[in-house]
Amino acid sequence: MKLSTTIVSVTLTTTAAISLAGMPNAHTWPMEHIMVSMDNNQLHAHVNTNAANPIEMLRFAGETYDGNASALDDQYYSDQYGWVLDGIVDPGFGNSIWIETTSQSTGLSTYEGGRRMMIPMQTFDPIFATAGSDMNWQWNGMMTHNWYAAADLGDFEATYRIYIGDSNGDAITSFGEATVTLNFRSVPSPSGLALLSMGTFIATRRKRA
Ligand SMILES: [Cu+2]
Repeated sequence: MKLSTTIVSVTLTTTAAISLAGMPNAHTWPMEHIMVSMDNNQLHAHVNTNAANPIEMLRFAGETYDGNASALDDQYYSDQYGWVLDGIVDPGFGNSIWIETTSQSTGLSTYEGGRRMMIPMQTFDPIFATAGSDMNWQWNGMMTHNWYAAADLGDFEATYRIYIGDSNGDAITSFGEATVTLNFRSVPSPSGLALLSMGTFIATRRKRA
């Protein structure tokens, strides 16, 4: 009984620590990096997920978020995917890496994120054609975890073209492009109360083990 009580209190503490007031939840999920590399002016992109192993998006009923982050209110969402450079990528002076959505499921929205430890500094601006925004997005090459969201349960995917472009986003054709597809599944999420009882359940199992 003592062990059980201890584990439940640890679960509660962890749950409290992952939420910043007024900000979406992020640290409950491990990072899933989309690795972008370049060799001989050819870009490559790799991710470990696929349609059978998608990133899950969760909804936290009753939560509301501050400022632009309110776009995630009442939506299933995740910031698990992060764009990360793998090795040295030199786009040339004045150029940068651009990422452009070439196809995506209806109902999938994206909002600009950043480093996971700095959520209050993120813009949450709509990107990748969300809310009439541009199809392409200029990536500064720093690890960036954008926010993906959907209003409904289901499977979603988004395919991107990754290219080197000038400051206007026009492609520099001497560089080879890469493509990558990201897969998502919105799933029913536990409420705070359900999280607590899940902790209790785990504790009970451990106690019996
Ligand atoms: Cu990351």
